[in-house]
Amino acid sequence: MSKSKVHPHLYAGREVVGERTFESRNSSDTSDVLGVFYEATKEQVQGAARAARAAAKAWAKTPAPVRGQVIGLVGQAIEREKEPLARLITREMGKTLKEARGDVQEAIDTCYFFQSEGRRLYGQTVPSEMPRKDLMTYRRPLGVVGIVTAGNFPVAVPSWKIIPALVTGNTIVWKPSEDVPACSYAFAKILLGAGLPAGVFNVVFGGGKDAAGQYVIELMDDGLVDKLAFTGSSAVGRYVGEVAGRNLQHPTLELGGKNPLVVMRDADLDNAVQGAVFSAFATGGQRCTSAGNVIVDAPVYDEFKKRYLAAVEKIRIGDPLKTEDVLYGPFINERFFRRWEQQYAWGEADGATLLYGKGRITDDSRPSGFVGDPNAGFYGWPTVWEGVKPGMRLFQEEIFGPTINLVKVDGIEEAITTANAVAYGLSSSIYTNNREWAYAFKDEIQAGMTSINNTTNGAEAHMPFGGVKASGNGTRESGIWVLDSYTYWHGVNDDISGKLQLAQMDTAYVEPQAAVSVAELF
Ligand code: UN1
Repeated sequence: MSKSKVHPHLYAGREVVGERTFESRNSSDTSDVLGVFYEATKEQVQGAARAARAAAKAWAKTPAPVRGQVIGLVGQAIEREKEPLARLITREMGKTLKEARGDVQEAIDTCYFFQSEGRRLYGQTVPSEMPRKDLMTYRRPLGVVGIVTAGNFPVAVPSWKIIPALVTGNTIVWKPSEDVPACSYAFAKILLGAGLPAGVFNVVFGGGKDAAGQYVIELMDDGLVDKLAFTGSSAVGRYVGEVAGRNLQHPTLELGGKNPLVVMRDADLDNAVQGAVFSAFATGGQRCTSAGNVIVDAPVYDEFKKRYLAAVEKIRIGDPLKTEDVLYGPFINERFFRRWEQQYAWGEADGATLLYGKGRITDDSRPSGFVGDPNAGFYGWPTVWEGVKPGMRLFQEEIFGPTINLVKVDGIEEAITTANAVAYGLSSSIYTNNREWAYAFKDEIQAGMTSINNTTNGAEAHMPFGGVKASGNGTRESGIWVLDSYTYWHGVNDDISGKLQLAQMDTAYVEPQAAVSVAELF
């Protein structure tokens, strides 16, 4: 990506420039500027929405199998660019190359799933209660969709919204995270280059509050979008919900998580330790599906803790472009690091015990698994607390960094009650080989996603992704379930009888007959 050029907004089939700019830096080497981008003004965001509106009718009328075919071309285009795009994700966002490849692959999988959905998008034919009358249902596009996404999955998560919205015949205004504009720009160029007509897919760059992100949300009040899809914090999600509510819209909200991972007394402890290390520390804990509380059954608590701490001490951390086998890299940027750092004060105030971790990794304070230059980015020590209780801030709040709490419980009932004692309800996991415990957990956990003997992560592109409680508003992404978020049902009847026949009133219902009494027969 050229450093000299300021990268434009991409809307209405044009490159649109502006005045104010912001830049994006390599998260592992903050002296490396990846690119400079324009901050969209409110007028530009509205202009992008008008372009989407202008393109909406023709795109909705494009046969769904043809829209699906374009999505297939998008999938192929992403696949061709998988490796350079993954490298850009690693540079800008800081996740490992293996995970970055997974991030891109999830978008490819999404395209190939929805390519064929263009050949389904089934409606129903329904029997009528009148003769010579046909009933049928159609999925219709909503119109213009505003999309605002977070920076931790720069490609996968935007694709969960963009791809199904497009295949169902909507047009889009996307405001990607200001933390990953370079990945988003590259992703948008791939999409636009694959054959989407001008105005169908529009991208504006900029910040969130009092900036482009907020302007996209305000498009609901402006009457310029018919739907808003958002991934980010529960606080902003509530705001999106309020604006949507007064406009009688139903937004897609994928919000935070504080995901429990339960380890029961019969669990395969080595598998549980590995799963709990990945769930807590992969992506530096910056996934909405990262584990927040590891809830351990009392009889195995000490043994689990011993093996877990031994594994945590061995975690390799560093610049993921230079050292491929690190478990995690730097924070996305300083803002994420500063937010994570506050937990040390919370833990101290609440009286939790710090088992491992010392804040920022520096020259003088580095875990043995750290490789490289700690000052080139913001790196955090893997951090482990114990003695954490549901009333504590550490237990309740999403920390979005490499931090985990060990919580001791006694038995399955207390494990489930404790797992449910958070405001969030996104993902969850239990390690046990006892089917009754696994079933009890599966049935009683308040979460949109549950793993049995697996990490809290690992959503696949054709399974429903989303949460309950403070993690969302019940909408789901991915698979067939997401179709309901980008379409409305249209019921149509066709009366070929040539006369007025009124449902309920003219229906030839059978009159009830005299009741048969079996007792009188025998
Ligand atoms: C997110 O963190 O917003 O299941 C999405 C997972 C990934 C997606 C996470 N496939 O962890």
